[in-house]
Amino acid sequence: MERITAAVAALDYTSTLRLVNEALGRGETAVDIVRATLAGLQVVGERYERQEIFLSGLIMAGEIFRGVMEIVQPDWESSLHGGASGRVLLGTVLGDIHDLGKNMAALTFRAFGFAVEDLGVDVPPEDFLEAARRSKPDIVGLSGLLTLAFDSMRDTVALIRKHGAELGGAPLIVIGGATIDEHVARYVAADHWTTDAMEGVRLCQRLLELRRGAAGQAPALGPQ
Ligand code: B12
Repeated sequence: MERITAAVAALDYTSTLRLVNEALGRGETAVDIVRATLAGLQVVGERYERQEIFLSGLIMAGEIFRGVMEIVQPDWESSLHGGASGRVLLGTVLGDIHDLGKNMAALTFRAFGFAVEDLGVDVPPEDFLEAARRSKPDIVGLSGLLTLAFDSMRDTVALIRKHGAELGGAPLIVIGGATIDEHVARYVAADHWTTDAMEGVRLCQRLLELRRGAAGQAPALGPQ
């Protein structure tokens, strides 16, 4: 796993895919392989900040992640189990085009039995609202990695909340992305936040069960 992280960090496409294939062959899980890949992407991001690599490096990192997902996707999906289902409206917020995390969140929600409407990237708050009026989602999932995306998230949350009554009850609003933390979640006024698709989707399942069930105390803000 450490070698996968190191190969991603070094932007070595060929070695990463070879190591991932070897790891799967050894019986390692898709979840652990994805975690090791994400750790490598974290290093890539830090190298970019230190200007050791440039935009082309970020593009390469994205391609590496795509390549890894192509290999592990069947295992990722089969390791998940459908449970409480619901409707999810998902998108990357205005100003942000990072979509790998959003796509993984969509894949994971679907594998858990949720119906997902994916609005794509760079989605303005008004488009989220229009789609929410149409589909009356149980959950609105906002993805974003750029600092400037936090304002878009905040605007989207405020707009959805303002029109909650028209949406058949206020949907739960969950935000996700590598740069999200508790402070961002509070700034955005989201119900919950996550940096891990699997954890985020499980949390949504639990929250919907609580909401549908009788009384229950809502879990605390953030990953469980
Ligand atoms: C790959 C990458 C790119 C690729 C993206 C390719 C693509 N199709 O998405 C490209 C080259 C396009 C790119 C562009 C840019 N990038 Co970029 N990029 C990255 C990098 C290296 C990895 C991001 C990634 O895809 N990770 C893999 C995914 C799977 O992880 P994830 O998004 O966190 O998603 C996981 C969870 O968070 C969760 N999740 C995500 N969303 C949601 C939503 C819900 C509802 C749920 C439940 C879960 C969930 O599920 C996923 C799996 O667990 C990061 C570094 C980092 N540390 O993340 C920088 C990074 C995000 N980029 C950065 C920057 C600066 C840029 C650019 C501005 C560069 C430039 N000068 O043009 C542009 C922005 C363009 C724009 N307007 O959006 C900065 C952002 C800094 C900041 N705080 O603002 C980062 C942090 C790098 C850095 N350290 O400086 N980038």
